[in-house]
Amino acid sequence: MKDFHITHICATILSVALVAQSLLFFKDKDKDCSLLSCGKDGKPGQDGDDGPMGEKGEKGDQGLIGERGPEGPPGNPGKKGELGEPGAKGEKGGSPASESLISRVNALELQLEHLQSAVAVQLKALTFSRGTFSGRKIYMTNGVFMNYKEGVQTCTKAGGQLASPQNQAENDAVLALSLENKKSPFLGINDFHVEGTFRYPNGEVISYTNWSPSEPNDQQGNEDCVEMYDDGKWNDKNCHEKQLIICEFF
Ligand code: MMA
Ligand code: CA
Repeated sequence: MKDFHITHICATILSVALVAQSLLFFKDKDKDCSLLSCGKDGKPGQDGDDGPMGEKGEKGDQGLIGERGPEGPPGNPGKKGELGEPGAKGEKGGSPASESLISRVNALELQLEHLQSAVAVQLKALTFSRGTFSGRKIYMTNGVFMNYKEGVQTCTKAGGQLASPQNQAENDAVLALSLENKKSPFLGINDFHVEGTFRYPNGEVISYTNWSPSEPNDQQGNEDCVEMYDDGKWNDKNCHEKQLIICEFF
């Protein structure tokens, strides 16, 4: 009986100890205390001091492209380009000096072609309304009527001279312009110096003639100048008459 009692007391002490130990192991999830040691929550503590500065973060993504800036000053001239491909072999016999001359002539020929076509275009525009041309000569009229002397002065002042056709083509060019204006022009031809010997304004005796039948007749001994009829033929005429003025430029 006594043994049983001691055994019972020991078993009871052991059970109480086990329960106490297990209770100490079950901790409340939210509070850092065991179920046995948790009391009422205390007042919140004061803020602590600032912590030390953290380490530098990683580099961020690239930003958006900015707006276009103002125009800068002009740059320095570029470097000389690379040497071109060598040209084809020339014909035998030329010295280096003549070879460079040949290439220069070739370049000039090219420039000349450009110039010629540019001049041709200008000629077309220039003679569109008031002019005609033959070869290198351009015939222009201001549409004004003057006596021979005034006509000579007007054309000379403009850097040309009174129209003086020296062949069929030039005569046709003057005729075309006079027909456009529906008037007979004075020609730059006269026999002031020797009656019956017609000359250009520079004093040279004329080399081409296109007289109308029975002309020149020096009617009343007073016709030292020349007009062109509407068929292109010539008639000697009084220099004080007023005729269409056509100048030639060459
Ligand atoms: C006639 C003829 C010409 C002369 C003129 C003068 C119309 O042509 O005689 O030779 O020059 O008259 O107006
Ligand atoms: Ca006449």
